[in-house]
Amino acid sequence: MSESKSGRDDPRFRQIDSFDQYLGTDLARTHGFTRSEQAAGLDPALVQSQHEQLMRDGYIILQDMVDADTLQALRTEATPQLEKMGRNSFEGERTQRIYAVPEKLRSADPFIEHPLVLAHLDRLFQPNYLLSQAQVINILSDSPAQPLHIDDGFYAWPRPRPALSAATVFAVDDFTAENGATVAIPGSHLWAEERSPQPGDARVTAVMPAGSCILFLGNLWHGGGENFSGSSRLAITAQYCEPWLRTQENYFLSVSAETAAAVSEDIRRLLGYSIHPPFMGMSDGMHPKRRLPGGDS
Ligand SMILES: O=C(O)CCC(=O)C(=O)O
Repeated sequence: MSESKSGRDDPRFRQIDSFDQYLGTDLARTHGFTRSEQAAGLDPALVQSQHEQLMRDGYIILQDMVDADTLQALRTEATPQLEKMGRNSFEGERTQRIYAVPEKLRSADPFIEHPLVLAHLDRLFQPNYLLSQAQVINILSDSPAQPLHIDDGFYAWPRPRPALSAATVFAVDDFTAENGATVAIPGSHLWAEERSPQPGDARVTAVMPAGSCILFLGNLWHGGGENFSGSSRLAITAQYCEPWLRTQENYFLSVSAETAAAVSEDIRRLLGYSIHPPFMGMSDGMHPKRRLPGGDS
């Protein structure tokens, strides 16, 4: 009877001899690790120098990240879905947000899986890092500044500590000092738990042309700026976290299995269809990709 057989009789049986090996081994048999090939193709010296700046200041501004057609595609798809105003002063009383972005906006993919962003995330986090949330943010004129905050403060690990998440904010409109460009406090990613922003702290305003992005660490103090320009400020933001943390948006509910099966491998992995070794993220003992339509469960 098959019950009496040993697992060792299966040629794919894996022998684990130490706890370190258990922690570090990708035990998935049907679907192994995937990594962004596009990110791997970038100039390592350029990425390294930007990485050093990111670790020093807590943020970097990257220009010419996406072209005009990519910006227009996002604007066209997002605009009809920009309806409600924020429900609290953090979301912004005169700020519109779109959640569940990977389900609702295919035009957001080039921002979420931008190769240079992934190349930086590859340096910051363990493989199989996750998309914690993504939003389109439209700050309307006469919107007060968003309260300064850090993005990874809800993880119960006191600062100073390494960043547990990182974020991009892409300018879809030009970001100006008047229309609500993101504001950040350089170096504040190194602050201890007790320290919070004071009026005298030097701040930087991410004034940048459309198509640029500010990439910052999850422990950097920042926020959307005040908009007193007479026009709105459209942006798309994505936050990413270590693969062993809970994400802010529950993408297994927000993104249908059909969509998860259809997106790129990079987006699918970011949505949680991956395994953090040895088997975090499994479903019914299997790689989660096997549960998707067309998967070989
Ligand atoms: O809109 C921005 O510039 C920043 C938004 C932000 O930090 C947030 O909503 O958490």
